[in-house]
Amino acid sequence: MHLNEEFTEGFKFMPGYFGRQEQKELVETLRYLVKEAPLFTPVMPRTGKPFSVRMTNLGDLGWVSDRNGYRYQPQHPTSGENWPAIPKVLIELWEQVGGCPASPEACLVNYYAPTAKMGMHQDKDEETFDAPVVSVSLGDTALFRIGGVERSDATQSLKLNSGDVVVLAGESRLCYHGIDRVLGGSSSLLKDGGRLNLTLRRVSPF
Ligand code: MD6
Ligand code: FE
Repeated sequence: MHLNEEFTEGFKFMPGYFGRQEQKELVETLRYLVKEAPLFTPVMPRTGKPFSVRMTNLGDLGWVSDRNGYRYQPQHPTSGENWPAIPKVLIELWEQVGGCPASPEACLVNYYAPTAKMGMHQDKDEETFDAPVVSVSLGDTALFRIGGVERSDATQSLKLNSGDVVVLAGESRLCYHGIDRVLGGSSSLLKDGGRLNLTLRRVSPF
């Protein structure tokens, strides 16, 4: 389906924002950073059910989920080390597409094996919604679903390919969204397959 351009104010879909060479360089950078801050498997609050994605973070703050809830914290949950810095290329992306005077504080890195998915959710653990959330997709194509600010609102689907950027800002900032599935084998970017999604966020009011 083609996403309605009048979908919701503040939603931006920028297919092919990063070219193949930039994607490769970003993956190399991420491989190095993920050695410093290894991917971990978060679990759902209360139930402890594991997520199907594995995650890590970059920046002053990182988003984590465990039995106690969802929150942002400065340290990796297993190593206790601070998260590595957000690479310059992602800070520049934020400046180019985010339209926000304040810098991003967190970059959540989600790794999807070809069987992983992400339920419909709102990104609302931040202390401010005045800043956008900016996402980058790398590797296998994903089927992304986005609705409105109410869970019951109608939804539309679009394919996120490697190099694509999505911005949720303005009225779209709190729209429900999720990943229905990953199309395994659709990209050769990641040598072991699967998909990386990076989401840049501002947590603190500015
Ligand atoms: C994903 N994306 O693409 C999941 N959140 O794997 C998100 O949850 C997301 O793409 C906020 C803004 C943009 C996004
Ligand atoms: Fe999200």
